[in-house]
Amino acid sequence: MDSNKDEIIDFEKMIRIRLIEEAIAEKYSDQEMRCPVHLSIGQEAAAVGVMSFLNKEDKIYSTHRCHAHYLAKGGNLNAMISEIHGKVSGCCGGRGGSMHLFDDDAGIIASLPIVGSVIPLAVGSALTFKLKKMHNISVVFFGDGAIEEGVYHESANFAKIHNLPVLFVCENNLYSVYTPLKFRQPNNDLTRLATSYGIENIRCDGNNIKKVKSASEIATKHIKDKKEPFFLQLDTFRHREHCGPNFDDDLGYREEDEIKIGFINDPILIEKDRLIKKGILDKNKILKIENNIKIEIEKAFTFAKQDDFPSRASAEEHLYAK
Ligand SMILES: Cc1ncc(C[n+]2csc(CCOP(=O)(O)OP(=O)(O)O)c2C)c(N)n1
Ligand SMILES: [Mg+2]
Repeated sequence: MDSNKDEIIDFEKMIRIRLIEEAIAEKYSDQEMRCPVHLSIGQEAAAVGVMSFLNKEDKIYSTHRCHAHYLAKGGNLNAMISEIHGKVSGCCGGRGGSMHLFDDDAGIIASLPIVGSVIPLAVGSALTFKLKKMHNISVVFFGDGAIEEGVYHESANFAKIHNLPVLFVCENNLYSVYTPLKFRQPNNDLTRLATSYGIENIRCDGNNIKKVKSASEIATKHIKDKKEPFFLQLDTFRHREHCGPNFDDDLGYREEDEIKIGFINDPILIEKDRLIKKGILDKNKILKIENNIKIEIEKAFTFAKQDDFPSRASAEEHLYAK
């Protein structure tokens, strides 16, 4: 069971991710961040819950919506904010932008915007761990849209056939851009697409950090003890537009009740209420936590703004062909 200290640490991690993304959203119209941003606001519990059972040596892969995963795994904040500003100290030297976050030191191997593309890469890492008899596990985060790519099915089959130490984490926010899951699949239980390959799985409320943590503990233990893959379906809700800093519910692609319930199920509000009710935190302590994080965020933005753009002379570096 979590100690009060663990519960506070998880809460701080979720609030930190939220405040960083809110700062990105707020400053986006300054036009200094010139790449698309896919915010994870509303989906923080999934990232923090899964990550709390990983070691530094465990490797993660993520998608276009990678900010929360990167931050929860311990990715460097200055390198992230500089990358989004296209600056030279960014994790990809300013060439990748928001959808290409990685940090080798923190075990974040790659985030890629091609939907489904990281799934076989994570399985490849898991194959390496098995062949080299290493004890690390490989974790891949992807959305409900990615599970509809053929490469998910090939990867899941391969992972089970070879019993590889890989955790598939499907964050189901019920949408692929504007298209609801109900128009794309016969039902919203995506675990059937793991069961059919013989992969053990759990579906849980991805907005509840406690539930995500207990599912993740079972999943990571299963992978390490049984030496086989596992699949988690974490049901969640994206607060903002698919891509960009704004809200887009004026477009009418989500139903009113769905939106209302989605916002009520905000993982941070749920956890804040619970911690206050249990007397673990109070409003003043939370304000103090938030203020300290805001100072850290401002420093990261100042760093990024003062940082240089990559030089013209370096424009042809890192190309396969010239
Ligand atoms: C192979 C491929 N097809 C289409 C796109 C365009 N695209 C970008 S994000 C996205 C939706 C993905 O939905 P999901 O996997 O559920 O992730 P979410 O955005 O909901 O987090 C699509 C279709 C793409 N990037 N790659
Ligand atoms: Mg989705």
